[in-house]
Amino acid sequence: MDILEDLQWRGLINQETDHEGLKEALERGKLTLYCGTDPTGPSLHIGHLIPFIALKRFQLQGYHPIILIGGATGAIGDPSGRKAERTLQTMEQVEANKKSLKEQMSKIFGPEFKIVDNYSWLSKISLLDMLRDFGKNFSVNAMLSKESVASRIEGGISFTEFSYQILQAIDFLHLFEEEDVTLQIGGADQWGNLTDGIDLIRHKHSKAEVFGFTIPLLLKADGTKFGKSSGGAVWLDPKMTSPYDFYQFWINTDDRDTDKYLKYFTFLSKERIEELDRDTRERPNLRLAQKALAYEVTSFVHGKAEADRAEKISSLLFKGDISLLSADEIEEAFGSAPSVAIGREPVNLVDLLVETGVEKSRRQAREDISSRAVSVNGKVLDSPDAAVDPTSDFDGRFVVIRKGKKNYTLARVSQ
Ligand code: 485
Repeated sequence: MDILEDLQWRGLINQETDHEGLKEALERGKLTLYCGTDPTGPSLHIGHLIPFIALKRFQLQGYHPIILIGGATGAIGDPSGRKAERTLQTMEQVEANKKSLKEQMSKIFGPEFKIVDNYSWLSKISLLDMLRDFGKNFSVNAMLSKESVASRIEGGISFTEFSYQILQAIDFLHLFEEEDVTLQIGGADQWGNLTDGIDLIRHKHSKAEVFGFTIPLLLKADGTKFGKSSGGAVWLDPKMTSPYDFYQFWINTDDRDTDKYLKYFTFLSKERIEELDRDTRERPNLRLAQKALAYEVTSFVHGKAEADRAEKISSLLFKGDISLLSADEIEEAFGSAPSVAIGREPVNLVDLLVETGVEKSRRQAREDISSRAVSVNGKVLDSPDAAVDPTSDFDGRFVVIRKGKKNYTLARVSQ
């Protein structure tokens, strides 16, 4: 399979400007392409991953990808896909976000990925040059008809955001002239910006062969928005979403979505993905596709060591074998879950269950204990008279209570 066939098989191509032309250009071998993102936050989230992973797929086939970080466009704000005007960021914010995105990108994609910042050329264009050299190539009528603008006519759009598409078009032209870039990719909302760039390049270089395609918007089988967990967006920054929570997000994928996610987010082969898809249909309870998906994406973003660790925590928690976890792993596993504080003195089990809110009444607590539904630090305790020493495990930092199969409560021991 060549790269375009692979992308098509993965369902990664939405709109494209010239399929046959691009196919031929790719067959000629060398091709440089780019995808941009604006520094509107300190981290990318998993929604951003798809186009950048697509860039990586090109790189693995010998093509030359460039990542653009929009130091200039991030100071303006893309109206694409937005219902309302954005608040301008301060230049300090843009600068700080740019720095952390650059670090994140080179960590995830490797130092061999070229990263450019459009501030370095867009900031040098004067207002007069902009109107004379570029403005003449844009028809206001055409600009108004772009989805990003048309959808905002009623609610209103500032001249600032209206002008955004010109900036992104100048980027494509600049990268075409300076870096030989002939293909831009992006999410579905970027179609207007992408085609603007192609039009501008053709105005300036009538014979240029340049292309663009977009990647479909990812929808979940249940109709809700992809990429949100109960705690909000799933970030790539391990300080914002821990590698364990990141892994957990993928493990919880609906059976109806695993095939699509494996194609979008992993580098597994067609054969392997088809095999996992069969597993989902024939023995869904094993959740082999979810496990492969979670492992692959976590190790791509956070490295193999973190993926191994998340996998271990997850499977031990599932089995209830938590005594094999270290105090730090307990902290990571329960970091985002609510916890209660308890003292250091030994305490009666029934009292502990009521005090931590695991049980509503002493009577219910006794019943659950007798039916062996309660375990503390991985050990089933079946006597209501049992005493628990909060400092006996996990470096004296935590007591983990489990009721039933899935219901965990973390108690933090006062230090
Ligand atoms: O020359 C460019 C300058 C800026 C951009 C691209 C090329 C960024 C682009 N306008 C944008 O706003 N991208 C979004 C972002 O940065 O968060 C998202 C898109 C999404 C996907 C992702 O970036 O909404 O579809 O392309 C990578």
